[in-house]
Order: sequence, then structure tokens, then C-alpha cells
Amino acid sequence: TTKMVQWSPTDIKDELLKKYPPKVARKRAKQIMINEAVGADTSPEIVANVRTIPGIITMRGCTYAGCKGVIMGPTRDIVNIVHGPIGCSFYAWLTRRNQTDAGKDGENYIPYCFSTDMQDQDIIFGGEKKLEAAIIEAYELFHPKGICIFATCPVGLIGDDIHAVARKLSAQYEDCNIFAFSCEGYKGVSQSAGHHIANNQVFTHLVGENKKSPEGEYKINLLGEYNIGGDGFEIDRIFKKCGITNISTFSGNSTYDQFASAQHADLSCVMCHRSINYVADMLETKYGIPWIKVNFIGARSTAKSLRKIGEYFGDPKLIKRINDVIAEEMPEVEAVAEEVRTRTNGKTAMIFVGGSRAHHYQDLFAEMGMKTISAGYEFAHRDDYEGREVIPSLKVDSDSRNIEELTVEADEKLFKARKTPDEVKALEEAGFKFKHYEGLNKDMDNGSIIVDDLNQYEAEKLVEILKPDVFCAGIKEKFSIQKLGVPMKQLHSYDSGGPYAGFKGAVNFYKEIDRLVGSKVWSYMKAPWQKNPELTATFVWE
Ligand code: CFM
Ligand code: HCA
Repeated sequence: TTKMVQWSPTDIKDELLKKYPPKVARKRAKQIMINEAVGADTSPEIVANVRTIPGIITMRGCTYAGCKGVIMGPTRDIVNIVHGPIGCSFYAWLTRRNQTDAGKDGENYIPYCFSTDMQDQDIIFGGEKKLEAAIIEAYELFHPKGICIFATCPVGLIGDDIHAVARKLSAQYEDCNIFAFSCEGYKGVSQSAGHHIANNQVFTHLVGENKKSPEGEYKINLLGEYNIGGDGFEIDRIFKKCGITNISTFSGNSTYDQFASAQHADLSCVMCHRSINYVADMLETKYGIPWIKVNFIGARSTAKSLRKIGEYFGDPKLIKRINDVIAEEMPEVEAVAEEVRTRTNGKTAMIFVGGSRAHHYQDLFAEMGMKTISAGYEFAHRDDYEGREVIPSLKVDSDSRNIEELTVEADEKLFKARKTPDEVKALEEAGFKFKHYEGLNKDMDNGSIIVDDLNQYEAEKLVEILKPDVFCAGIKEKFSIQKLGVPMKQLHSYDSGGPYAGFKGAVNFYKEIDRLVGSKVWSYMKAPWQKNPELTATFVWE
């Protein structure tokens, strides 16, 4: 017989920390927060974007993953060459399920894995010549508009000058824009520094290159949408129906020309703020393009985001069309939601992913009547939790070896809350507009457990204590959670599912989660010998 134990939030926090040595417990205590943001003026502080304590099995990835894999990876007609050992290239090769459609004649290099495949002798004697040869080979084979080079850890350690190689070959091949990213894996505390490096370089070397404006009405950029499982395709379908022209997605199924034309948009719509806010801010600062936050995860959130875009343009014709589209799409979605709610209502979820989905997906679960009882990000910054009045940030030198400190510095510059009234006044007089950015804490119940950079030990403890009906995270968490008898849904790769964005995506999600949380298989987790260790065996002598 199991005894039902009622855990208070404080009990849970204590239990997570109990096993750690005192110094580790003190550090982790600042990243495990009992929410009290609802109804409060300010959100409780959480420590985020800090180094993971060595020895802890983090869910995080590296700076190279954030730069090459996340931001630049989904672009289909730029050749992305990884300068490093083949393992790093293999890791970022198609695992993220960012989909592409190049049409009949379009270029698509996504299926390729371009790598310099560094060996021991390259580490000893230097790898620049090998990198040069790789770029020449790629250029001669494909003649792409752009070639991007990504540094892995050993490249930074031996000091190969990838930017010099890029400059030399870019001058040699005038029809090809070749530039590099110093995104060595060790450079930051997580993927987040890689986003920043990618944002800076793509803005410096690419945005603004195409002088001719693309055709179309209500021109927007969709920033921070990576077309995982086809999400971007669904969002584009909806935009088209509404008559909104998306001229540039950063960076799902995007092209060289989309990046190069982004400065022609009237508005930037930011889906994943964490990964692309630097580009949004730089577009606003340099070209005067304002940005708004959108979320296309969840049918209601989709409708809300579309209306927000309509409101920005303020044209009654567009607003009517948006309302018509919503009225046409919603009934089917609502019918499915209503049907699944008979089974999913009241069930619970935990979400621990990345830097925005742990927040965005709560809307989708809410539409199914499901509550997210515990959540957190792998690598978000404080604003993603607490929300802030922010101003466009200033560009940070991506060539610096100190990107970690610079990323923190850029954050500091952003927040109104950390400025004196005189500083606020001076900024406002200089033309900076503060804008409100909503974090995760306000959307979760008081008393729910919010954890930054959750690790394997804490994940298992949380699951044992709170027994959610579904746990959402990534591939590293998948099987350890399933072994606890709890269904696990990957919200990075979507396992093999998706799209989950927009209206059609919401329907897919409702149906899949309904099946997952309703499955009986999780009650058969105990093998017969675990339930009944003394099986009788008969031995027959012949
Ligand atoms: Fe943004 Fe992303 Fe995410 Fe992200 Fe990522 Fe991703 Fe993610 Mo994996 S850009 S922060 S670095 S929404 S790859 S598409 S799923 S961790 S929550
Ligand atoms: C990354 C990419 C990743 C990993 C997902 C996972 C993704 O950060 O390197 O751990 O399952 O979405 O593919 O976040």
C-alpha cells in the first residue's frame, strides 16, 4: 500500500536540495523558485543564464549548438561548414527536424553535412588550410550565394583565424558572401551565447544586402520561428490567407535573400524572443522597424497574435480579413478541443525545454483543460521568467572571446528596472521606446515550482513527487522519464509529430496528447518479477 503524502511547495524544494553538498544546494536554491508572481507587482527573482555546476547532468547544449544548429542551421540555401571534428557536425545534422521546402528549382543544402573533419594533425599543425580547401570545394560544387563557417571548441583552443580565411575567400569569390562565427562550444554557459553570436553576424554580414524591396502588402518579418515539424509552413499558410506578407523568417526554411531583405519589412513579429531578440532590436535601432511579441502555439494564442498584427497596421480591410480567417478556422479546432477535454480536463503537465517553449506550450495545454504544474527553461535569461520593460539592446562585439560576459552586459542594458530615473529619461529622450515583454512566471499559478537549468536528478525527483500526466523535454530526458512510468513528449523535435503551431497544429497536438495521457501502457510498467519476485519454476529431469 502506498501512503498519500501531501507535499507543500517548500517541502518539494527542500527535497530537491536535500542530497546536494551545502555549496551546491545554496547555488541551486536560487534557481528553484516557488512562484508568487500572480497578483504581485514584481516577479520574484530567479537566477538564470549562469554556469552549470560541474558534475551536474544538465539538459543544456553548447554555444555551437545555439549558433550553428539553431539560428543558422534551418537556412536552406547557405552552405554551413562546420570547422571541427566530425562528431560536432554529426550532432547538428538533421536532428532538429527543421523542415524545408525548396520548391521545384530552389536550392536546399539541408540534407548535407559539411565538415572539415579535423584530425589530430590539424590540431597540432593548425586547420586553416583544411578550412580553406573545404570552402573552395563547396564553392566549386554548388556556387551558393553564401557560405557560413562555424568554429567548434578545438578551433578556438588552437587559435585558427576563421575570419581571416573567410575574408580571403570572400574577396576571391565576388558572387559568394563568406563569413564566419566564433561560436566555440565552451564560449558561453549554454546555447544562448550562440544565439547572440549568430544574431550579430547575420545582421552585420547579411541583413540589408538586398536593396530592392519584395512585393506585397503588410510586410512582416517572422523572427524566431524555425519550422520544427513544419510549424512555419502552417503559420505561413495562415498569413497567406490573411493577406499578410512574410518577407523573411529567421530562420525556418529561409533563404539568403530573405535575410538580405529583412530591412524592408514594416513590422517584426517575434515568436521565440530568447533566440532572436538581438536581431529584432537591431532592426528597430538601425532601420526603425518596430517589433511585437507573438505566439502561434495554441489556437487562441494564434488568433490573438493575428489580431495584434492587424491592430498594428490598423487597416480595417486587413482586420476584417483576419477576423474572417479566425472565424473560419476556429470551429473545427474548438470541436476537437471540446471532444478531447472530456478526457484531458484536469490532467497535469510539466515542461522543461529551451528558452521559450516551456512558456508557449502552456497555452496549448490550457486549451485542453490541462494545467502546467512545474516548468522551466534550460538557458533562458531572467526576462524570459520575470518579464521586463525592455529597450532595444546595443550591438555586442561577437568577435570577442568574452561573449558570456557581453551577453550578460547586453541584458543589463536592456532592463528598465535596473536603471536610475535619470538614465530612463535620457534613453527616452534619445528615442528609445521601452516595451513590455511578458515572462513565464505571471502565467503560472502561485505555488507552482519553476526551475532554471533543471538536471536529471531533480527531474526524476519532481516526477516522483508530483506524478504529472505528461512530462515534456528533450531526447536526453525521454527514456529516464518513461522508465518512471510517465508518458514523455519531446517538445524540441516533437518526436516524429507536428506541426503543432497555428490552427491545424493545435488539432494535431490535442489528438496526440489525448492519446498519450490516456494510454494504458504506463500502468504495465512493472515486470511480473518486480510485482511478484518468487515465481515457481519446475525442473523436469529426463
Ligand atoms: Fe527558441 Fe527554438 Fe526554444 Fe531555442 Fe532550442 Fe528549439 Fe527549444 Mo530545442 S530557438 S529557445 S535554442 S523555441 S532548439 S526551435 S526546441 S531548445 S524551446
Ligand atoms: C540543441 C538542439 C535541441 C536539442 C533537443 C533535445 C533541439 O539545443 O542543440 O535535447 O532533444 O531542439 O533539437 O534543443
